[in-house]
Amino acid sequence: MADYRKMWEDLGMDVKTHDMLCEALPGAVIEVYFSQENRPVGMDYFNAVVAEIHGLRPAELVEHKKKGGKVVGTFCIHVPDEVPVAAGAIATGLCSGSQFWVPGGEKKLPAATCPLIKASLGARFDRTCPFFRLADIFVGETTCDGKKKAWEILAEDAPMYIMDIPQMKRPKDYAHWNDEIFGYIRRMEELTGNTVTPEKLHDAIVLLNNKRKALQRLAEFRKLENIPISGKDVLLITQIAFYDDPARITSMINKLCDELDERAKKGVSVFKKGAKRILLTGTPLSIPNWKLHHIIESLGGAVVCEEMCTGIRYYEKCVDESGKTLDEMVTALTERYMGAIHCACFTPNRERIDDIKRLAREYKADGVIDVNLKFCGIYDTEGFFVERELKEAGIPVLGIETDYTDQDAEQLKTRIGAFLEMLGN
Ligand code: BJ8
Repeated sequence: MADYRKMWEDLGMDVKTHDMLCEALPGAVIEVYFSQENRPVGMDYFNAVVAEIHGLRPAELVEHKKKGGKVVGTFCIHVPDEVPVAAGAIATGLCSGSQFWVPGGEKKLPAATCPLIKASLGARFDRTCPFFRLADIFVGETTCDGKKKAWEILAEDAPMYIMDIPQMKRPKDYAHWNDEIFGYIRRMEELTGNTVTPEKLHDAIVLLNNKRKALQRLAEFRKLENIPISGKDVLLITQIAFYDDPARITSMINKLCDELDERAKKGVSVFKKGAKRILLTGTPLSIPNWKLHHIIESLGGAVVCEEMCTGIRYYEKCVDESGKTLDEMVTALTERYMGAIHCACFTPNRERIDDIKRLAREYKADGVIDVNLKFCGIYDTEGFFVERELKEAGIPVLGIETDYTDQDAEQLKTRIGAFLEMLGN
């Protein structure tokens, strides 16, 4: 592995503390989580990218910045990456999924805050994540109360731009989000000194749609009876898609899919015959949070779909590419980034329940696990409808709440094991 210490020091990171993180992550974790039998060869690229998560991609961002380029850090899939990309910046997802950063976040936030928010602040304030040092601006959103207040604290240490996402989906809310996207364009033009032209925005839409299409192609394999790739691997790929170079990851996913085509023709499966098919729904599983997939698949289940932001919500819908003017393209972005994402921050949020039921059918799920990150009030509360409707539809459902620690691993194994057994695993 290359030595990135000099780069980390130049970025103002706390390298000593970071060394402790490296000891535990990601090498050791990769071995435990991803040493699977019969793994597609195409996973080698993703292993390499995640094994050097704090080196390979950050080094590219450093080079981009040396040439005068800007890096934009985002936390939510409602924020359109097309805008910074069209302005010549690099957009990178920053959702933190490691317990390592949580104590740092707790120095600034109430303990009763969801781990995703605590880890985000901890990663910045503890100076142990290169991505959180490299971003020239952080783009937050008003999706939930915890995030809204966390951005105010983050703004004391870093430049922030906040997008005001409506909480309902009425015509006036669409108009508002449309304005917000125009505001984001202006802010990105100011940051980069580049104008977002219709041509550049169109190219950015096509670039990111291509990434979505590759992820959609990958997801199709999970509908097969013989599934040629594990849920853990698909989750890893989706997580990497948030920060890797979009054109490169698109081609690597397509290359992997070519290999999976061959496997599918031969009926190769990475799961034992009769493995129960599980759909996950709920709060995001940010990198390196592989806990649930690992438990489910180690117990003999197969995760076939994630109705999550680190899943289908990230790539299932493309942006309409037919717009010619900036106005038309921003309308298309509004429809995709507000209309087509059914986060629990919206009320009502009927579409999410319909999606879960549709996806359970499409991916032939035997059961659904509704996952909530501890202290996420909106998903926890929405779980009432999710679980009631699934039961009414005759789809077995298990609701669980968890965090980034391993303290509940044994309890989760027991509950998930019993659920799989009940499904007839
Ligand atoms: S579109 S799910 S990425 S807001 S888990 S921080 S909601 S308290 S992450 Fe999310 Fe965007 Fe919605 Fe997706 Fe708040 Fe809940 Fe924490 Fe959450």
